[in-house]
Amino acid sequence: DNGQPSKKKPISPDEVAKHNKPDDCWVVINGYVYDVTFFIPNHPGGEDVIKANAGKDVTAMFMPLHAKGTLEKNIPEDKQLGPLSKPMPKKLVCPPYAPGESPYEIMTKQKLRDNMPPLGNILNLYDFERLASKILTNQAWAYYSSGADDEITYRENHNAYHRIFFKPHILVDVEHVNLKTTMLGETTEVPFYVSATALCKLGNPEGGEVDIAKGCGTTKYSVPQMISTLASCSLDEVAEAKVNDKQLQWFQLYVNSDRKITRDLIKHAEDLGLKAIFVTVDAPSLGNREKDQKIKFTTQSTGGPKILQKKEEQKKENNSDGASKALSKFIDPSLSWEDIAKMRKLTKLPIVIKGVQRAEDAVRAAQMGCQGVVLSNHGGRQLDFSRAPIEVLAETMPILKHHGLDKNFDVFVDGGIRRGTDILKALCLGATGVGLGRPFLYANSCYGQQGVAHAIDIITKELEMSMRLLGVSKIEDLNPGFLDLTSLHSRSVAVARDSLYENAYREPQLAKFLID
Ligand code: 173
Repeated sequence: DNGQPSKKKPISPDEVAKHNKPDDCWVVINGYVYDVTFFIPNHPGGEDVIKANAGKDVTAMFMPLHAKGTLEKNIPEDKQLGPLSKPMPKKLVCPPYAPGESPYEIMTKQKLRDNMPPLGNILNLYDFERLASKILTNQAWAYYSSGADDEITYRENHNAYHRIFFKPHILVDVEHVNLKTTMLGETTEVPFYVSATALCKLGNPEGGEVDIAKGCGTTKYSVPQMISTLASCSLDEVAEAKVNDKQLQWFQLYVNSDRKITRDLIKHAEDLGLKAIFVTVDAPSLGNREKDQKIKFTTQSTGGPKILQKKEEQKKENNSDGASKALSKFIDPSLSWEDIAKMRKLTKLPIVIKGVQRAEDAVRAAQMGCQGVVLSNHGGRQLDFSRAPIEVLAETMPILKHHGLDKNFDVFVDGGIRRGTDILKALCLGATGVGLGRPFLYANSCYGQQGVAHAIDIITKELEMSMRLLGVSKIEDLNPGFLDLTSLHSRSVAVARDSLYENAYREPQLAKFLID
């Protein structure tokens, strides 16, 4: 029961199957029948996917991509036709959307899922990543893991941390190490947070972002969670899933071309008790992620290799956008500093600009009354050859200080952080806190809430131990004096091979052609 009005008469599978044309299109979702004919031209994910599945049960395909309440919001009462009287015949039930997946792969992945290693065997964040690469659907893996173009920035984000070494103090009392700090005026128990990522249900179809919220609240220290505008659970669900009062949640905002929608979203985030708005400014259009695009070309969701399709069908499909491209159409590419100034007047919540890549822009955000910036290149998913955030951080802090803007202004970094030592380096350089995105996506995809909690435990313990070995017992004592930064800006300097990171990485592949 989805809470739809139950007074309507049950509808038979035979009746549903008759409405299988683009101009007369019914679908079944969670045992309820909807007439979606009118909605086809407005579907953010494109028309084709609905047309291709007219007259079918599309539950498995629909659920991972749509937040709760989507149907009620978009389908008027008179188009919510009634409950399905009995299950649809098998051939009219869509399998989960799994493009590029052979039956063999589906079977192998299921086997692995049924035999997951105990969580205790997962020693570091790379272990989650490697496991995720084996069990995620090809679509989810490609979407989560991909970076822009040649993925140079994706890798540089992490590699830049290799060019910084520590200068520890010795014989300091480090019996008790405290990770407590302040972010955007609120006390937090750790100096890191779960960064926003869209579509968590692609990897964890049942739990999605809700499992992240639960994981963040059930560890020794609560961890702040940034929730994406494109979360696959509703904001209400994720906010409700909080486990304790200390747990902070923030809202990541994509500004909509329709500003009323954006105003309403901000208001809604305020009402739900979220504590900050992070406005993403590095995605006026979505980056070129070829792993993600390639998935569409290998096979079709309905099965069968591409080569067997008719020419016209191939052409049509090549023109259609991938799920994330389609979902991003609402993002306003005309967004400018003036909009930020207006937004500053619109809400009392702290506003943080996410996606800053040079010191001048951090200065401008501070002068405009924003509470902080995230030095970020969107995990290497937007402009390839953007610099690593840790390098931008080293440049930015002295300039903010020079302008007297380094106090009461929070500088976060994200991208490439996999170890406690990575966090420590960013904190020494003056970051207020750091965000991790993919590692938590992978942990959540493999083990749900428990995976998220385990990832938090791993990174917390690594950070505590590294601080102890650096000879520091509290965050506020960290400073650039602990670092040897000689090589930071030398991008071609030889560093020791980082085999865990490199082995978890999946290289982009050239297209395969018939002659190969
Ligand atoms: O990085 C992303 O994939 C992202 O931010 C996004 C943006 C729009 C739609 C889907 C994902």
